Amino acid sequence: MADKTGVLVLNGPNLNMLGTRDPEIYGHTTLAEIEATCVEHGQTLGLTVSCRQSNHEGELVGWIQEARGSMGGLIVNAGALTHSSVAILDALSIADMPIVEVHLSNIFARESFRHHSYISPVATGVICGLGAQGYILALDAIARLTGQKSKGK
Ligand code: CA2
Repeated sequence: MADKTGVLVLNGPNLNMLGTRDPEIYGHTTLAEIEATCVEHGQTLGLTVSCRQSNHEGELVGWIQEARGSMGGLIVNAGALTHSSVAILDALSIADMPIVEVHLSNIFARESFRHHSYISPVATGVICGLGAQGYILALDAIARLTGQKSKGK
């Protein structure tokens, strides 16, 4: 049974390295800090946020499959797999919930191979280039899409 208040925040390969290098591209915030902020912000929206990160495509696919039917929304930054993974596309395409694709960097201002996302066609919305704030905006969007945030706010 779907718990509309449950939101899975999924991060893919190398995002566990945030805050350790390339701050000019990805910022100084660590993944642990992003996840803690998501959990905290989720509470203010009436959402229960669970966070997972993996460097392995199959593990991410498994978690997307598990989220189907049990979560109300999904926020996904698939890292480099965004630009290569048909397996993640297929898993997301049968996920019956709002999906927000997030990228810390503006993928359209970078190398051309980052301009194409396999995920975007099945995402409800896409946020990129706003750093860690993108995850918070994605949570706000999911709260509205699932009716967790009261009207007018
Ligand atoms: O901008 C994003 O969020 C990306 O999804 C990040 C991916 C990249 O392949 C996508 O094109 C855009 C890479 C994540 C790697 O993160 C690192 C962070 C610190 C140090 C090394 C890698």
